[in-house]
Amino acid sequence: NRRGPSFEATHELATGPVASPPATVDGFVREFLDQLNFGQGVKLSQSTINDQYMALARTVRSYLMASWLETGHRRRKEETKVVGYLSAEYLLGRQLGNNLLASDLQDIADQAMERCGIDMAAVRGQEVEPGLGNGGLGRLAACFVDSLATMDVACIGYGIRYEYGIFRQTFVDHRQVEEPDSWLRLGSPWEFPHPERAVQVGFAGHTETYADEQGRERTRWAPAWQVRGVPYHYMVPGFRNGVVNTLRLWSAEANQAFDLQTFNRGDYAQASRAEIFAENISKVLYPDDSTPQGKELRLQQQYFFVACSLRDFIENTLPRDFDLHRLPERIIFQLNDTHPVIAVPELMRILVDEKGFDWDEAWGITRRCFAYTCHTLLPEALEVWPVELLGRLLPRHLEIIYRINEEFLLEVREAFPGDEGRIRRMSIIAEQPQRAVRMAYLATVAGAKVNGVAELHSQLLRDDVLPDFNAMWPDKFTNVTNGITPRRFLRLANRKLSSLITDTIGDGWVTDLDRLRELEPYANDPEFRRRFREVKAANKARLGDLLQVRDGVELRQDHLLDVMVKRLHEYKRQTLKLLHVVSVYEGVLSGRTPVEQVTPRTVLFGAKAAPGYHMAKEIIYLINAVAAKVNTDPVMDGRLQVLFPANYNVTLAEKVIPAADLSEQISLAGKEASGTGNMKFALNGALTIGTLDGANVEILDLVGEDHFFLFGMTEPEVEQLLQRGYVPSAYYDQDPVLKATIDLIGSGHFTGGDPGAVSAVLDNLLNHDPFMALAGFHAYLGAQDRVERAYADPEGWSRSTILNVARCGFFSSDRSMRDYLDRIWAPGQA
Ligand code: B1N
Repeated sequence: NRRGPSFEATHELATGPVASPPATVDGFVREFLDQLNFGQGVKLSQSTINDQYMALARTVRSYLMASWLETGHRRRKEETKVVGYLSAEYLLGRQLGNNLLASDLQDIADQAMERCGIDMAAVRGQEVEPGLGNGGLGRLAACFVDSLATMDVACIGYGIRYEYGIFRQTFVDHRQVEEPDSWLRLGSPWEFPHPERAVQVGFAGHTETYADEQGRERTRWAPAWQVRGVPYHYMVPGFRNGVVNTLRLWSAEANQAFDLQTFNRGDYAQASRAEIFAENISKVLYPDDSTPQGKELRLQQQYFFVACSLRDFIENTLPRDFDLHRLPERIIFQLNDTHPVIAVPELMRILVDEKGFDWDEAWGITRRCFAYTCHTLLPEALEVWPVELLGRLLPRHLEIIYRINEEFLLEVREAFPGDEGRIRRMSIIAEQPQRAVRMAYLATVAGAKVNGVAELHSQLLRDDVLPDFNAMWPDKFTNVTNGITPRRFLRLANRKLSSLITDTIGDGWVTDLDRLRELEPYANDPEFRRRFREVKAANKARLGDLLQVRDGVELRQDHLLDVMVKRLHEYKRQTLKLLHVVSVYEGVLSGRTPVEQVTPRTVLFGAKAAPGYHMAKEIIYLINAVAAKVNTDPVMDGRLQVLFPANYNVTLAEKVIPAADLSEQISLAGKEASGTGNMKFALNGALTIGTLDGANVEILDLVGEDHFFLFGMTEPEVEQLLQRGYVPSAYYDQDPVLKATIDLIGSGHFTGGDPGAVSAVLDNLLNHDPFMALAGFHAYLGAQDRVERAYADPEGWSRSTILNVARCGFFSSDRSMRDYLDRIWAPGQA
């Protein structure tokens, strides 16, 4: 009785529609005290901050509940096509503020808390953000589900409820130390466990053939072991539109908690082994950004959540007796990178083995149920699963992949007769260095559409990563440029700028970001520019207060705030930023630059390194070492400060981005698929210093080159340099400033006289420099000079920042979602 239609009917007959408590301060206080007393079981006078947070969260939840039930009810009636967003990561950020904003309860809640004598800021600070993602890819998923709810598009977000999200970063002796992120330790008020809707997921074992009643040969899979997937539901509220969609995250549990016989014998560890084994599957997020590790547990995670999600949609979400021939009318599964691609053979297995479909019939259906988004160009980031591993863990899926490949290669042969080289190149199965399944190829073969995440990236995807597939199916390929939700990243994170905008052009921009264009004329209005600067100053003061408490550091309010926040990766070139910092310092130290000529500047880094990424960790060490020296050397007279607050996450981003003056987007052209931080900064009135990479290209196009500090090679120029032979040491030999900069680092000046402590980074730069930081150095310094000249003219700078805000409406994730609808999910229907 899973769907319980009769129960639902009875319930509605008995009580009518579910009603929210009255949206008044009185109503809110009453609901809050109810939640505190009857939910938490404490009186107000006895309550802890955590009690108050839990009760407040549950109060907000209860206001959203009627909309959630109503949306679910409506969706079941509508029988519309659903977007099943399949993503191994959702980097949600804190929920309380977002849900207060969506339900328009911010002011009422503030007043209600005041009336109860509760410190609202402290209560907000109590929430540990669900960091169920690494970086851009996970945050993008969170922005997309926000936009779909705001646009009232039917969407179920499917993913994994990691017990531990992205690690908490601390620094010890300048080095990164990772600590587990126990975000659930005090309980999460936002999740709704549904153990009664648990599904079984099998692993390993063998396959066997048998004859069915009609004498047809069929295959079945006999898994060796099973785990239970328990869904946890989270609300995804639209912005003040009465819509609440669902995010459904799966948690792995053992079918049998422990073996009682073994337990009774006293072997407690052995008795719990099965439980520990099963629960490991959703225990922790893999902390790799852009470079997956190819570990068995990761494949288990991927299959686990995808199997749960398909089962959930087919058996529990579609109406009973739904004719699966019509499945593509009701679902499009969007594959967020290759992480969920094992869903393709899983759907084939369900249709063929379980539902008895012919292979061809099943394949025709499957090819219309999936679309694939690629998020990278780095070859090492393209997931490949060894056949040995995949066959051991998912024997039936490997058989299915082989057959998909066989038939696909027949198609290729037909289209390109005699071209055996092409056939080898396009095979889903790689032969070297070991037999392995290329998940991106499988996704491209199965997907109705394949998209990149910015114009340049989509073009390079066609030309360089999947050129043979593009030749075969040019219409499959499309672009959807990434976006960010203006609710969280402008309205919520930057309340002051939001108020200024709303005072000027009304509040329609929150759900129609193109309306920011109406701000353009105000760039010429001195009074508006003054107010805009006031907002920036207030945001900088707010960040200063936070960093004082959080990290015990002082943020100089009179400095240009120059920010580089993103995962630590060589291709993003944090070292190039660091070389700039050291060159400024070296200039003063050597007497080349009088210190009065240094533009007062604070460089703020935020970055986590994957725990196994040695070079990235060395770079973190070097940044911290440089910071310690530069910040305290009296020669700089405090004009250059380097801050590196640990544990950059969504919560910190919401404070840092609105305060920034300068946004560093300096990856080597052709490496950053899109970037989304770049969009957040521009929308919050920072100017960008950046390369022609990812979505920077589109930002530049929109804001104009007078309002963007462009430097560096284009992607074809990078290719040419590589062809010619790139010799990083030649730049060192020929550029005296670069030489002095590197020599200062190499002298051990920042590392207590120990040059060995920085040799890994320097050797790599001088002898390999795969991302051409040394080649970029001169142009980068030139661009920084332009920054300083521009910053010296506050009116001109303000004008540019306002035009950035006015011209970046395109980067709303609402627009991204419209593009997915038009180009991928419902072409011809929208
Ligand atoms: O996805 C973002 C882009 O804006 C970034 O440019 C891109 O680097 C990022 C394996 C990834 N690509 N690939 C990943 C993450 C985790 C993992 O285990 C790969 N992340 C990106 C959104 O499109």
